[in-house]
Amino acid sequence: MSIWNGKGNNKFGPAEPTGPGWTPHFPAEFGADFDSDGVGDIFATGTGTLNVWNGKGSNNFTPADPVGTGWADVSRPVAADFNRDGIGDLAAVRDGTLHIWNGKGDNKFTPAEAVGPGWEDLAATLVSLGDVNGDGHPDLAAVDTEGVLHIWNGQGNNNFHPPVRVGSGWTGFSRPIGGDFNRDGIGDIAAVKDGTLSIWNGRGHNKFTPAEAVGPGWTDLAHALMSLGDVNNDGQTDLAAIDPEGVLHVYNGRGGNNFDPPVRIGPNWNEHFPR
Ligand SMILES: [Ca+2]
Ligand SMILES: [Ca+2]
Ligand SMILES: [Ca+2]
Ligand SMILES: [Ca+2]
Repeated sequence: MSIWNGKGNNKFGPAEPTGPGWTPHFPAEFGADFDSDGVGDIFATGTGTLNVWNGKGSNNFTPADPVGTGWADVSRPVAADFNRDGIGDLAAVRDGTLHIWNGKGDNKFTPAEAVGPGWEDLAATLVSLGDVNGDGHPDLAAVDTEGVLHIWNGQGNNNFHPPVRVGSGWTGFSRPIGGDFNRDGIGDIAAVKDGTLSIWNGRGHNKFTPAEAVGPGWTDLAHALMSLGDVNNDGQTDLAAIDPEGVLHVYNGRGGNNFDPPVRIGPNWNEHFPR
């Protein structure tokens, strides 16, 4: 069963538009779109303040919008549309409990809703994968202290099913990121180990292909590697990373697990993504 639109020329996305913010070229399951314009946004809490930089398309971003304080004791958030209203939401761990902040549009969020406890040891690897079991709801994953990757399939109302054990051997990888890097509508995983960026393409039903190596040279970029959604309006999932000098670079996806050479966006990002 698939609720996705057909592969290829129809791009990807849920078969039914799910809210006023839904636009056909941006899959809200991936990355972050907090102003519902269909362009991926950057967000960070490294200063203790949640800042959002709204994508304008063509790899350009607005200046930082300081959304709110109080994030110093919260793990680094991940984004997806967890309540399926078409607006990007945030999930993060505070005091060991997973919380969700639902987007209200215009970079505004509801107060935190507690999802459940027991996330202390998972916060550092929490990742938003998009939909990896084909039910249309965005899913979360994390690596436990034994190096085992687990998936929590979303139910679409800020709730999740019990975890599914995916596989072991994730010790030594960077914090994974999610996206649809081969544009088949199924969430994929990307992570760095020994400097090599690898992608595991989702096959549905929480299964993945073996790792495909994208390329070397990612050692100094892995700590803040992020999946932006689409920030140049071509419908492909784009990546970003911050180099040791604090410069943000965007890697535009080309599909097929390939990316364009990096585009230099600008300096002074280290305070937002501390190493
Ligand atoms: Ca946006
Ligand atoms: Ca939402
Ligand atoms: Ca799902
Ligand atoms: Ca995919």
